Amino acid sequence: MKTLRTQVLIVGAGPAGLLLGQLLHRAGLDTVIVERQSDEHVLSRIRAGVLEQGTADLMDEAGVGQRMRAEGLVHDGFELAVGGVRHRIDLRALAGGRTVLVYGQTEVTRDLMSARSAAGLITLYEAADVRIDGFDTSTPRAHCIVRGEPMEITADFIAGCDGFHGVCRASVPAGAIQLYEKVYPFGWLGLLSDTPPVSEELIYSRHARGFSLCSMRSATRSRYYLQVPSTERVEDWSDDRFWDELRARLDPEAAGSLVTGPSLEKSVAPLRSFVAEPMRFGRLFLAGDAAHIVPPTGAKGLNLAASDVRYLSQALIEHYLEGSDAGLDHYSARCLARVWKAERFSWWLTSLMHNFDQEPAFQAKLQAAELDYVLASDAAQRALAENYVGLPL
Ligand code: RFL
Ligand code: PHB
Repeated sequence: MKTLRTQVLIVGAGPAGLLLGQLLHRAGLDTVIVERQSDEHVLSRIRAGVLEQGTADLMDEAGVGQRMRAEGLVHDGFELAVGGVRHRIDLRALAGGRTVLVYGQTEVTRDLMSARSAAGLITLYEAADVRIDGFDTSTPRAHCIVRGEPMEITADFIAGCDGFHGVCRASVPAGAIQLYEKVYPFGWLGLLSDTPPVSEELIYSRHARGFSLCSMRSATRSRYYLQVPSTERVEDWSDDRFWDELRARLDPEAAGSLVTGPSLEKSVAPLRSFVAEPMRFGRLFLAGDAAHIVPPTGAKGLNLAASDVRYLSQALIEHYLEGSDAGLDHYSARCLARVWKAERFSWWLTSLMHNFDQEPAFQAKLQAAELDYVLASDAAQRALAENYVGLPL
């Protein structure tokens, strides 16, 4: 059996794990990352597209912000389309000059992977049967199999950055963890295409046929989503069917100017709200989707992963460089305070913009009243904008 020793063992090479590894490396700390998939597979997952300013700033602090600043698109606002009429939410004006950056999660991941390999740091891709134990002792460990060879990695700490279906949260005894979950009766069918975006800003549309979102990755690459029943199979959606359904849900101007083309990727994602408490178990710290999931409507998932990583990197750096465990002790409570606010916002925007056909008519009336209120009230729009650009850390 091959053995390795590191200060912080990171499970998962998604944005949370890679960003944590990079921030710790910049502070002189040693990390090993174990990742179940290959690097190409991680890069092929099309997910988030919107970075809060705090997330973009953290990429700068990690020394990997250069391409993001050159290629990312600053968005001053977005649109809500209701009943075929678009209403602009002016983020810059409503949220004290703050904006968001459109830069794909795949690009964030690519930039972090390049920095990690340029620094010669160890990432064990295609690690099979990852198991962790001993996190209630001073010598936590992981076992896995890499290219047929069994490995043992010992560490001072384990960072569980292995997403919703990962092994770290699942390794915690049931009595030590409390789970909160809400599953929505629908998912999002996403399509990526090399076509110019239908509009310069994102459009979130409420429509009797279901919610849709027009987003983008660049001036030549678009990302669109449709609300679909959670039982829907992507094989049942030809590109033509997708484009026809999207057009039917858009306002007349957007429908008229929509440019269609072959899909580069299509997938269905279920919508879920989920929080695990606490986020620390002895020497195991959960971060990102391993600890919490939000429905994508508020564009908060990746940004929450980044804010967890900010707190965790600071806490670990304090431990090693200043001999203080205060940050580690407060990690869970600090993260969860922010997580629950993002959970609330993501649930609220999801509830506002989607069709809930199975709900009683009373619910539909409340939703219509809330939409009316949001579209007419400066105060409501400020609250929306303040949450969308990201609450302060
Ligand atoms: P990830 O990205 O899931 O990475 C976890 C990594 O861990 C690996 N792994 C394991 N490794 C070793 N051993 C095991 N046993 C393992 N099990 C799993 C996995 O292979 C993977 O590489 O979690 P992380 O790093 O916490 O990052 C979270 C984000 O990916 C997620 O929150 C966002 O993508 C959510 N999200 C969005 N967030 C935003 O902030 N803005 C958005 O605009 C936005 N849009 C979205 C989204 C998520 C979506 N989907 C598909 C769920 C749009 C969609 C459609
Ligand atoms: C995306 O571009 O993938 C995206 C943008 C905004 C969201 C969710 C996803 O709210």
